Amino acid sequence: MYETIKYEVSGNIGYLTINRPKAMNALNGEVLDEIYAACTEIANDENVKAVILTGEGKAFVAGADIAQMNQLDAIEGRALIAKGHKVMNYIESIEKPFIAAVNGFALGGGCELAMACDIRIASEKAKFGQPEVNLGIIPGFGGTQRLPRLVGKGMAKYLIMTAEMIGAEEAHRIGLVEKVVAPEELIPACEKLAQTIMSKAPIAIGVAKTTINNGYDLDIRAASALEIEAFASTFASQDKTAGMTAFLEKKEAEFKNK
Ligand code: CO8
Repeated sequence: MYETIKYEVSGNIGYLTINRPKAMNALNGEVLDEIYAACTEIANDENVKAVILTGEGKAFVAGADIAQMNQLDAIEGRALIAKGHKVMNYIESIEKPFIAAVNGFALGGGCELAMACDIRIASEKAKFGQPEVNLGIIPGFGGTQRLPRLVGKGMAKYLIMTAEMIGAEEAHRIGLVEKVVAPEELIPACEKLAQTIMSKAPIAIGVAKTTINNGYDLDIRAASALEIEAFASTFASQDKTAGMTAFLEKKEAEFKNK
């Protein structure tokens, strides 16, 4: 049983909710361990085909736990950073779509957690920011790297150097989130998105995710080589035959994740 998160599976969707609402769902070592453990369940459970990651209460995640960080020396801080990176990288490596349902504050490590997910849907109430420089530190769960890759170097520097908090519409405008919806529509919109993705060939979805993630930082030739091998792996799947045959027979494809 988890103490700081909730994890349940319903209708092939894994619902992972950070659950420390009194501390605005701040990430301490225990929360990171539990997210990692839930991700291991997600990776190993064939029943889970998509994940919706959200926060309990008025925050998505308001960052790393400042009370905990304040107690740490440089070596302990480095260990916590490494743990955060391990979690973010794990989310990116799991061949299933992770949808961040950003319900409220996504600050510091919270913005970084959302960025490690594949697609971000924001409530109109969501707020984003990298306020670390207010605390005498810099983003440490991937923000200096994932934010520029999503919004460009200039905007990433603007957000990190000013610590400005931006609303959902601005986050959408700069490409930090893919869609903004009314608060009551947030989970239904994420579920609808998950259903759409889950109706496609699961192997293709997983391979598309990891090919994009693994190729993004390579030069175009190496990335193209990666795509050739990844493409070939989908061509070898039974679902490739199922999808193409169904199209030619003007039927709905039934994918078997094989
Ligand atoms: N850590 C610990 N506690 C927090 C955090 C946090 N990040 N955010 C909020 N809380 C706590 C508050 O201390 C408060 O506790 P209490 O009720 O006991 O006083 C409770 O949550 C409610 O918060 P507020 O009263 O402040 O609520 P408001 O609605 O007034 O404000 C905000 C909400 C705007 C979210 C505000 O709480 C805030 O600014 N929080 C801090 C945001 C922040 O600076 N985040 C970045 C943290 S640094 C980081 O994420 C770096 C990642 C790399 C980690 C490196 C590890 C070594």
